Amino acid sequence: PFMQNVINHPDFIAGKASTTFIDTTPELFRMSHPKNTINQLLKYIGNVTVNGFPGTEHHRKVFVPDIKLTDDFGPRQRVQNAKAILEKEGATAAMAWVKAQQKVLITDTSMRDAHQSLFATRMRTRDMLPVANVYDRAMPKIFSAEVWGGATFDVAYRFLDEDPWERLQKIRKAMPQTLLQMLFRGSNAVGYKNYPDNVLQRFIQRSATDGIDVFRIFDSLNWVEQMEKSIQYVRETGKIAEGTMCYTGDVLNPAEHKYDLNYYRGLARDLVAAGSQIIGIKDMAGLLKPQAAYELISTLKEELDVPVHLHTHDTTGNGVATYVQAVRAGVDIVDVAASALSGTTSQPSMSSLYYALSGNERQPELKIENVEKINRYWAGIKPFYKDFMNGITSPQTDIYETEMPGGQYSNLQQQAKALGIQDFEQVKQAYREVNKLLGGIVKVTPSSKVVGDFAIFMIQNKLTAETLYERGKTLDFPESVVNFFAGDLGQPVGGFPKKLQKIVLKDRQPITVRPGSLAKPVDFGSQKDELQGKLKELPSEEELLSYLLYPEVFLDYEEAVKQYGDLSLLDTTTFYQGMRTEETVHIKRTEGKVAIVKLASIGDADEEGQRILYFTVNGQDQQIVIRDKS
Ligand code: 3PY
Ligand code: ZN
Repeated sequence: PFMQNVINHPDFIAGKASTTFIDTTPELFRMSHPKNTINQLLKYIGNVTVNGFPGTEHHRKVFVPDIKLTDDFGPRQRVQNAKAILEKEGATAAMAWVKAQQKVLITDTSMRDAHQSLFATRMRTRDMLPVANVYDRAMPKIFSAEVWGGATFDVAYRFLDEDPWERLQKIRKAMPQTLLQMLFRGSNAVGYKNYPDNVLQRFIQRSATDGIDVFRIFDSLNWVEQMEKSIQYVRETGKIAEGTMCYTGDVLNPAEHKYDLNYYRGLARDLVAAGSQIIGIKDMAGLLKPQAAYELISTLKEELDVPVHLHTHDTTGNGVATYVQAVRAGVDIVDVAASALSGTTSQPSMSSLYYALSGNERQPELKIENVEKINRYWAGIKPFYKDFMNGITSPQTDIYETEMPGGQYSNLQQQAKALGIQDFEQVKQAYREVNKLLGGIVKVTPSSKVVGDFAIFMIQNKLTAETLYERGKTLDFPESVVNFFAGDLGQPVGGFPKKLQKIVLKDRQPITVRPGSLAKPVDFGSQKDELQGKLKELPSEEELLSYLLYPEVFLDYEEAVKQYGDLSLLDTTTFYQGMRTEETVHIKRTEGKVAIVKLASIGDADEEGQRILYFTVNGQDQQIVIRDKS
């Protein structure tokens, strides 16, 4: 089929195909991954059945009826929304339209931050597409859907055996009339370290081409220099740059001298000067209390001409109250999730906000029956992911003190437990203390990891704020902490605490410039050749970018694809839990072609730990040998 793509391409027909044809239209030459054989799928199922999926426990399989989302949302219609204006008149006009709306607009984070925050980013594309397919028609008046970026990029490759670019392309195709938004970690792109500027630029360009309209760009230390380039690169694409401030501290606290209203006012001004077309407030830990939201938003609305977009997490249970106050103060857009995917460490609930604003002229324009219908679908698929839930089931008001982002809360709990630290209260105490020692820094990926690693280090070495300065001179600090003090994440607000910096770095000299300014540009040509050598085929632009960001993770994924083929054919419970004896699953391989797979029995392990799994496929016996790793 790929030769057909080539010979049907207009340039090829027009005789314009030259040697540059391959470079300018790589998508035609990207061999789609070979269709899997049933044998490959049985191998995958067999392996998960015998050895389990990483991070899950072997238990009774969750059997759920086939969850269907009935599509009765009517035909596609032309709607006047932010996406339509962006397409027709460009980003500036789209932003003017946003500002002119009386009603508060919403961003739905269900397909990105919500599952990242609730079940470790494990939602599969397969489970998103039924909603994506009805989205434009069910919720035409929302501002955007956040569907990409943050942790979704590497988790897709690492754990889901999925290509994140393919997810983006599929969602884009399913919902052409809604703005798609992504979370972009400034100079860290969708990774955890600094990338050279030309990589950031290419990544942004390709993301825009594949479907992203709004780039929410933040820096883990709120350092504008680390965001400037990315903002510019987005502007070059004609898409929307949302420069973002990470909310830290408490603007209501009279003792807050660092992150006060003036600080945010100045930072927002700087972000606009750098080219931001919207100002995002990213309250990643859920620290923004209702009255603080009122004051912060009022200040920003007074200061700025651009729209203000507020993002919070409902970790304390106060999220909706915060939004109601923000709406009163004139916020333009707020982030919510479908209620089944909302609450606690996720965003506040879309429908709760809708009802909380009953009688308010700014109530968002939603067909609430559609919202509920989609929510029932999400509620249906949620049990598939129960193995990955973070265990937080009630409001955590102590985070007002610890300032720990929701995503880190459960990670750090695991990390501490793995190191034999059972008392999480002790970790929280140390986290607070370390934050103070660092002078109160912004804590979000990846700076939050610095504080977490440092806190655990304090406990392991039985250090206190007093003994740290003496004993620290002879101790090797965790890598993340050393790199932070060396300036690898950039410069924190107010600078580094000098005495501690010297103790941690010892003889190493810190940098004070933007790390990206020291990085050599990547030579794309030679990297492409290198990757071509490994893949044995010409890589697409997407594959090249993934390789540049996550070389090993990407190559491991390619290996997995070779071994198992396209795993999106498997339903999610089978993907995560394999099969149980006597169970039958239906695997739709191509349109109209279904394999009925039954696991008849599992043989005993031989001396080498090999087990034979006895399947039938459409009534025919098929045996698979799997090594039992237990
Ligand atoms: C991410 O960077 O993935 C985040 O969601 C940070 O809050
Ligand atoms: Zn978030």
